[in-house]
Amino acid sequence: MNGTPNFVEQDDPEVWSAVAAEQTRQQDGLEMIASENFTSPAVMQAVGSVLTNKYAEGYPGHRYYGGCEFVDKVEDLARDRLKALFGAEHVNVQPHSGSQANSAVYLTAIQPGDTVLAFDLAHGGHLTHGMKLNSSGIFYRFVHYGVRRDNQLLDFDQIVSLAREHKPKLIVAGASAYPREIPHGRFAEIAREVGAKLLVDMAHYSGLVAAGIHDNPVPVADFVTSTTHKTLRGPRGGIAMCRAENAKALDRSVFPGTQGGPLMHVIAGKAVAFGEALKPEFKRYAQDVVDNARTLAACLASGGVNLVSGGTDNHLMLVDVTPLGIGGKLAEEVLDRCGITCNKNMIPFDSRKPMDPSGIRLGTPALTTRGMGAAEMKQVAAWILRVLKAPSDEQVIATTKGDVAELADQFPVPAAKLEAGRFETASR
Ligand code: DSN
Repeated sequence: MNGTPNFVEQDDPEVWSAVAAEQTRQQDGLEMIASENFTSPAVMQAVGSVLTNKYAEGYPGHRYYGGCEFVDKVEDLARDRLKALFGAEHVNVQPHSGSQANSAVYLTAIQPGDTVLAFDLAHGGHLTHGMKLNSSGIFYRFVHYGVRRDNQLLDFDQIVSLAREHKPKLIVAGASAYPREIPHGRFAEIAREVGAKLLVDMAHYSGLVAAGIHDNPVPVADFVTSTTHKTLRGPRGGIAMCRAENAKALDRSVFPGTQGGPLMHVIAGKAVAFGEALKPEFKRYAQDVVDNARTLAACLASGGVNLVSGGTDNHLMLVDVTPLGIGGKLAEEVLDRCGITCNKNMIPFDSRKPMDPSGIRLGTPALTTRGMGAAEMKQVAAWILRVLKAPSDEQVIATTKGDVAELADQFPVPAAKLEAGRFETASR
């Protein structure tokens, strides 16, 4: 914190050297992993606060420990702000992650062995939507829908027919690698028709919903979960929301159902982030994220790669790099060497293997937080194409690494403000 020495550096140089190196990596590179972002200095300070010292099992006003009057205040602020952000009747801000939030909803809404209909991981879904090694896939019977082969959009004919055939108790909408807006209303209609409950996992795009750019699932879904650290730009964590009638059951499923003591320091960070997301500036930020993604996608598409579904409506795109004669593994590695961080990703109906798939996933939330806009997106797209077209050309890699560092230098990451404060104070 400003005005205080760096105790990690002072007391544990071994740990600090890794933290400092990561800080440099974040500043010097271009973070294009679609699920990552940079929190504000205020969120980081809240997460680094004394609240990490407090046990608070239970909920505000009903705790199993004394001394909870101040953490109660923090959790109430987080809950009230989250309700205001999405218009939810009931919210739970304690899930340690999006996965924990989903586990709690499963515990609330269904019984072991029940059938659930969810998006296929290989088409853009998530581990906790029934992957066979995940507890969701172990405890429940998942049936998966996918996208259409012709346009790579969600296949609603298949979704309706699987729902009618399998009569799931729960339908899950939401994705980790789907570049288009998800029509929650259509899922709600299908769920109603077959008597299923609806969970919308909006982990990736909750920031776009908070800003009013994507459709809000809260009015039509029984349960809505999210992470807090992606487009929502808060600390690493999860949230779950539901109608008032399910409030008690959901709270019981989070604690004591799936978790013990809440991470009160992270809940403080969530409260700060929700406060930030309620401000008009956040709407501008989220719109810039989407505009930047569109610009980046258009430039890449005109340069010889294929985009899954032809483009994007949100913060991410799936890029099939095989037209350039390479796979996703090499693409990720060579971009990483230039300081552009992304992840290899399966594309729908991929004929290649998960560890070396056909695609990469690129996102704009983190670059947008740094203040980059259309001009920078065009530049970054040109660099990505230049490198992917010459992945073994050391000269191209070295030049691009230099270009990336120069651009990154012009757009400081928010954490730089904390460091600047520390050094200024130390030198006085
Ligand atoms: N692992 C996250 C992602 O990168 O999309 C989802 O939880």
